[in-house]
Amino acid sequence: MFDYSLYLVTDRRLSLGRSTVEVVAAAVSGGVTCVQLREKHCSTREFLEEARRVRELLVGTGVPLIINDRLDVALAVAADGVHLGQNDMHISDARRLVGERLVIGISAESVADAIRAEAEGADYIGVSPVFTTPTKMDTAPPLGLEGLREIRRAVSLPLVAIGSIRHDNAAEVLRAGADGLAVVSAIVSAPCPRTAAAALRQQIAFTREEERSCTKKSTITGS
Ligand code: TZP
Ligand code: MG
Repeated sequence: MFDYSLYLVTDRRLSLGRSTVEVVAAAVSGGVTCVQLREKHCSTREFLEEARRVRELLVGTGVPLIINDRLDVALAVAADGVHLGQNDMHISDARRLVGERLVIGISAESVADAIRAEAEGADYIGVSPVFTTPTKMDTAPPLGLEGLREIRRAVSLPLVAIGSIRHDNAAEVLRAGADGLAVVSAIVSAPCPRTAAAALRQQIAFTREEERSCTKKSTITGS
């Protein structure tokens, strides 16, 4: 299973003129554990070329590459996974085409979506969006922390939360049940994507440690 702790989703339009490869390289050196290449405005050929560049960059790092929307692109560049939304290829079709060769992530916009994705064999769920975000205008209404908690109670797959997640709300999102934080602007639009990724990783480690010590304490005191 991949480490979804800090899941970077790219956006070339928000990268302040830097190339996606440059941003991904910096983010990986700062500690992102997973990269999703998300291209909404380029040709298939450009998408493939970009995906190959990112694939090359990630070889040997242990950081998996996940392709947004396009199973064909994921297969062509031997990516590790594909991420599908509620209007993309149906998971059963995707699974028939790739079997277990690729990880399949599904965006869930409701508890029902999450339950269905788990039943249909998704590998992880993107909880989308937790908070409103200017990065993606056509989202479902935000689920909030309560919606995330409800999804946590309903499914056991890894949950990756997305939507305006940054350093100052990372802890509460993790405490609400996310296994990973998916971020676009908090890293790609940061003056230094490496520092931004490192700060998020630190916050994740700190929150997990805090949760572990609280669980230990309550086991000892029985509270
Ligand atoms: N899917 C749901 S919200 C979102 C996507 C791709 C964008 C999240 O961007 P940001 O900048 O991290 O709020
Ligand atoms: Mg999609």
